[in-house]
Amino acid sequence: MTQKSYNVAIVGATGAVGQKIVKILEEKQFPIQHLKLLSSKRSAGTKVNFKGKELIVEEATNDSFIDIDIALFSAGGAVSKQFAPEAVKRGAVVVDNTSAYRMDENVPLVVPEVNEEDLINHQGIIANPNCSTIQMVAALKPIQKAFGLERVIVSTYQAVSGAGNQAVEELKLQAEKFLSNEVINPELLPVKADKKHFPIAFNALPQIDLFQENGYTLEEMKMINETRKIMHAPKLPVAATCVRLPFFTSHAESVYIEVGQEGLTTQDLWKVLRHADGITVQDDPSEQEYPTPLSAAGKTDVFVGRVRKDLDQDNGFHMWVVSDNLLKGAAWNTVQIAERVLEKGLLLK
Ligand code: NAP
Ligand code: 3JM
Repeated sequence: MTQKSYNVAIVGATGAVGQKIVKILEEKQFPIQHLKLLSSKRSAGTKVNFKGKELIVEEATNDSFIDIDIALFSAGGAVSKQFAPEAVKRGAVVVDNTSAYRMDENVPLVVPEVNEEDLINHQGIIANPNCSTIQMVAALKPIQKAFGLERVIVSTYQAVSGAGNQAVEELKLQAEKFLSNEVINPELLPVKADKKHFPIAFNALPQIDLFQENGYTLEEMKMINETRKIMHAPKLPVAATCVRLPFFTSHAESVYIEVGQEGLTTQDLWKVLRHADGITVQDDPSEQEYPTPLSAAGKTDVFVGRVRKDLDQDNGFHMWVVSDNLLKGAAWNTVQIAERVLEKGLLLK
């Protein structure tokens, strides 16, 4: 019997995330009948190779979604607000990679290893969480399930590719200029929309996205609110500090947790993490074994190392969580959601 195949659209196909989605759909042999690549007017006409054929990128319009079964959006919140409802109206299930709908109570926010059961309630739009949230909850869920979870405090070390292709170019240019003693003119980071811009090359910027009235940045508030929603733990104490660093790929996170039981050991945590889907434990201090942004880049798993018990708090543990921000953090989680939608028969038509 031949497998059924589907019409898929990618909105933002020329972007850092969109390009990875195209690649991963091909690698994972997603059952595609027709793939439509959409962007703004700027990139319309760009040629992209998919399964040995040349596809031409088109400008996204409402009619782009006629006959589409699944539309994967990664073109910013404004584009999702404009086109996602139009795509649903035309019968497509939308998997949205932006923050536009994540906290909407009618929109499931899903990391398949954590809460795939939430997909069943979708009303057309399914949200993909923020990259930093995804890798953290993937590591926290098996621990929560086994021992309970009472507190989370995270500091992130995030790659520039999380801010898009232009941010990658800005780091390359600044690094070259810095090493040849030329003047650097920061134009994009930490946030294009904010008043000031600072060098990212050979620097660390404790601001990702805009500041909120409570003194946290929006990226930090995304991690806090999304974690509570995905883990069905609306009152879980979560604090986050998000920092941009000058490397291209993978986010790393130092995560402190307090679990729901006393007397546990590092070995107890290793055991549940080793059995968890999508997690690879790389943790052997005697061999200097731990994940790094470079070692995780290009891989779909979430890597966990440096697990150790807090020296003062009996139910406290520290760990180091690393994953490719454009794969599990974005493109792979999106495609995994689309796979589950097909498996569970959750298309709109
Ligand atoms: P990027 O490299 O700057 O790419 C942006 C993409 O959006 C390009 O394909 C661009 O097309 C397209 N686009 C811009 N305006 C558009 C419009 N009016 N209509 C249709 N397409 C339009 O950014 P990125 O890093 O790929 O991120 C894209 C979005 O994905 C982000 O804004 C964010 O919302 C989301 N994201 C989510 C995660 C996550 O954690 N899950 C991570 C990163 C990004 P052109 O080539 O024509 O400009
Ligand atoms: C990651 O709307 C925009 O301009 C995109 C901002 C953005 C987001 C977001 O809010 O969707 C850039 C990078 C994200 C994200 O995943 O939350």
